[in-house]
Amino acid sequence: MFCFQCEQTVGGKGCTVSGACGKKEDTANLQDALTGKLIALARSALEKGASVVTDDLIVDALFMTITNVNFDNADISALGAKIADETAKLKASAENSREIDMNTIWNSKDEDARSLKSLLLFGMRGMAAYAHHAAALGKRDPGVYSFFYKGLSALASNFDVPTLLDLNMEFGQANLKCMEILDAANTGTYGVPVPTKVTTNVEPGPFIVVTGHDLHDLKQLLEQTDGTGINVYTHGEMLPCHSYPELKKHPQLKGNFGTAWQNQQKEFDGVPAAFLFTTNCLMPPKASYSDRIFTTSVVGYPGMVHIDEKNGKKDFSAVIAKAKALGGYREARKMTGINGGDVLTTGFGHGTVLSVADKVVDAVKTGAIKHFFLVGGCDGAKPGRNYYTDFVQQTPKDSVILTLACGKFRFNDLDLGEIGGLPRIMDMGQCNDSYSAIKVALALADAFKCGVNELPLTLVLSWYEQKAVCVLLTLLSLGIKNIYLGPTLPAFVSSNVLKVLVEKWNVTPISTPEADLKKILG
Ligand code: FS2
Ligand code: SF4
Repeated sequence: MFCFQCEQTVGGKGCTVSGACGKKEDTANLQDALTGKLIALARSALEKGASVVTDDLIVDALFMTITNVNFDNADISALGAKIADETAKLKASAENSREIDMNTIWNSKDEDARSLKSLLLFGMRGMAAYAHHAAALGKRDPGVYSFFYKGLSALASNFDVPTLLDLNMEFGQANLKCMEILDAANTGTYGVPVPTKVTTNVEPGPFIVVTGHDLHDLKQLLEQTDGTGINVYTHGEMLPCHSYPELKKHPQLKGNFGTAWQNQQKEFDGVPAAFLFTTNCLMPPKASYSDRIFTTSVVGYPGMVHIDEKNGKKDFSAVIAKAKALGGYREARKMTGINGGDVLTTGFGHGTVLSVADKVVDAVKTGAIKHFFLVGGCDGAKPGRNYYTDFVQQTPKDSVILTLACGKFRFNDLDLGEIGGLPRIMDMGQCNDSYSAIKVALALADAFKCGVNELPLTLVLSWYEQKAVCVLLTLLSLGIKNIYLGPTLPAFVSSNVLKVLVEKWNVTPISTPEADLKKILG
């Protein structure tokens, strides 16, 4: 096996014996075979014509191979067989229907082409997750799908480095569109997020914890638990769901359970509740709670119950029955975030922030707000991520911190006070809600009649898996410079590609909060 797509890859180089994520060698090899088949499908469809069927196969297969999504060989093989069937049906030329051996990319002597192809593939995996969520709510964009075909085909090409670099930038723009349609799908279906305080405490009685990123799954579960006496708690990236009017109106959506994904084996241990995984990040479950894990959609783990979709609907009665049987806690349980706080505030999407844009602009003009930081991205298990907590705590009182994705659990229970009636920490949502941050940055640049790079705004990002890759490529494609990136640099970025990232965009690896803050605030 060879896999180096995430931040916890062994030795910062690659997993070759088994994955640090728990992925076994045979699973990794099946995932590569799946990707090789997918390239054949993409090339065949480019020759013969794509369809909704090929679109969905591409999105599902890319999504399934994201870190911590699917560990089940049977699922991966079944999807591979469907893709091979569809490719055969297209009857494209022998060259285009040829399955690609991914080792030709991983073992390529051209380190820079390998790096840029990896960047593109991993970025597309991230975008596939967003396209999947948008499609679940009926939103599809032809440009997004056509990029998948083009990008996958490019993996089998001999394109030179400048061409591959351009393709990565074109991809960044496609992903911007994808995040835009997902934002429209989420806000159009569930309303514009409103600032909402969420408790970390758990009430007595049966409950279900929903994790992942899928709003449509949560909505269906809420409809099915209405009036049953079963409470529902979000976990990880589902926290922002509390701020959507059509989700928060269900009174059984009580609070948020636990912190970010890497703590699940500890936080789920022996808990008398059912856990529903709608997407990543799933870790190999411990015996003490493996009987209460449910997966859905492209998520899978051998031996866990999977909830399938039938005629566009999911029946969560098995999850509900499990929660009932386990019964929940007998008494209310006090729980807190990482720093001891028990209230998390979320719901500061572009709709809310831009509704008070005048206030924000005035605060900058009067000097009440001197700097904006976007401290966001994935969390992870490896050491070095305390940087983000320390960074936030050391930011000056006249600065605002926008945040998003699961990395925020390092500091989202801190009370850093307010500026001009706005909290200093504003949670914009999930990783895909980077779209909100981009909208706010563009609006501020407009208000101040300058470019985004001239704003008193610094992006301090943490990455772990492939959705962070697609968001980063979008930011670069927008010409956003001076991004601080950590906790370590991706193994798949070659030294020459890194040189380009530094020379062209001044991408800066994080150092210490003290030194970085000094540099940023000059
Ligand atoms: Fe966090 Fe995991 Fe959100 Fe990533 S819960 S690392 O999937 O996409 O971020
Ligand atoms: Fe290793 Fe990450 Fe790949 Fe898992 S997803 S095998 S940890 S590089």
